Amino acid sequence: MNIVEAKVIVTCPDRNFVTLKLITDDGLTGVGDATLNGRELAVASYLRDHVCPLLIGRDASRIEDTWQYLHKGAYWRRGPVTMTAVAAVDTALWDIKGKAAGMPVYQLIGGRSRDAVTVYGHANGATVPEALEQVGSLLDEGYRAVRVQAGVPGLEKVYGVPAGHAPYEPAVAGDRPEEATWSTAKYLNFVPSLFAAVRERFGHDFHLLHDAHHRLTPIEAARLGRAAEPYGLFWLEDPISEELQEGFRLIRQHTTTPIAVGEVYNSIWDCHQLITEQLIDYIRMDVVHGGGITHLRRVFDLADLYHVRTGSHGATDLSPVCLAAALHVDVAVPNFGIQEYMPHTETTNAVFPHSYRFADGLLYPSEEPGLGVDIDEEAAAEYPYRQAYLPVNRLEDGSMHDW
Ligand code: EZ4
Ligand code: CO
Repeated sequence: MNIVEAKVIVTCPDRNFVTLKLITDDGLTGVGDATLNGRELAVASYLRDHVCPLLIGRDASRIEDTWQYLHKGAYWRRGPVTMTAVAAVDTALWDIKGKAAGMPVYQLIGGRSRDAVTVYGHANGATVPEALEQVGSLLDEGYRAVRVQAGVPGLEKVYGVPAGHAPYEPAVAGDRPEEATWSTAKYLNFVPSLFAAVRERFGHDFHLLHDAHHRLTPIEAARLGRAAEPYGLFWLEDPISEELQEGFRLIRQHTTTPIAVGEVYNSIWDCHQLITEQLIDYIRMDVVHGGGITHLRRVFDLADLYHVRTGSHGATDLSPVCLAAALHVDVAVPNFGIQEYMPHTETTNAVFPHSYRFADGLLYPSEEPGLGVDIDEEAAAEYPYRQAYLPVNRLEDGSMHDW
């Protein structure tokens, strides 16, 4: 079962995606998501120019060895571009192995630990009443967990809040990133009142989540965590920038609000201290940016030893190929917590035919052999790449800040 062809497919069905497709000499195909939002072509080049040529002639069944070959064998390890490329290869190889075995991938990694995957949806409003309306519609649709974000009075553009009523999509087409202005003081004075309004209107019988998106210092995060305690958040996500693992200790010393971190991590070395010192409650690494199914399972197994549960990133820049793969992991690991879910657009879904499904606040992985997702290459070719960037953030005095 040798790899005979490796294709890198870049397409923009409403947003950019990079997909790796591997083909074996016995005619099996496997797909892997290789999308890195705003830096897509760097991964496409890493794959095309440096990885794909090494794959031709390799035994597709040797998943672990291929992972190690691309990681240890590259000398230059880790980093989002590299790890996203390695993840795409790994994911495609698991897809092929599942097809060769005639089993869905979750069966190959231990079988089901649960019936289905609990997901959280996004409620985003420019104002508190608009956010409340969206929380209400998600609860009506059956969601058991909702992330709430709202515009902050006095700030023009805020992370998580779309302009108009379109679903939120932070990457904006153009040859320069959009700029936003941020004030931590304005945010901290406002956001507890958003949580209060949600609980007052809808009660406590569902999980409430919030993403602070890397903007606070540890002591500011501690203050927010404390202020949020009466509203029983399921988690406060990314309270501070993610590099300084010991920075989380200070937050921990002050609040019982659970902390979720890791959507920008790509290696176990980014989070081993957070996990082993029990400084977080949920690890947000995902298949595409966390080194594929092989590496993500290693991270999740470490997390399980320390009572840290999973809460994988699942925004729309993670393609249906990543979501399909995520569901196989989610349904199998013992320490699953929750899965983020932002439905893709119809155009995106048409390019990536899949058989996972949503019902009653739960996602069900595909029962087909492999991952149960593919890329329709003809459809993909109709949507050429469009340059787009994630925004940048400045303080009111013009200083650069984390977005
Ligand atoms: O900003 O996926 O929790 N979800 C998030 C996302 C990320 C984008 C970045 O590509 O924080 O909205
Ligand atoms: Co986030």
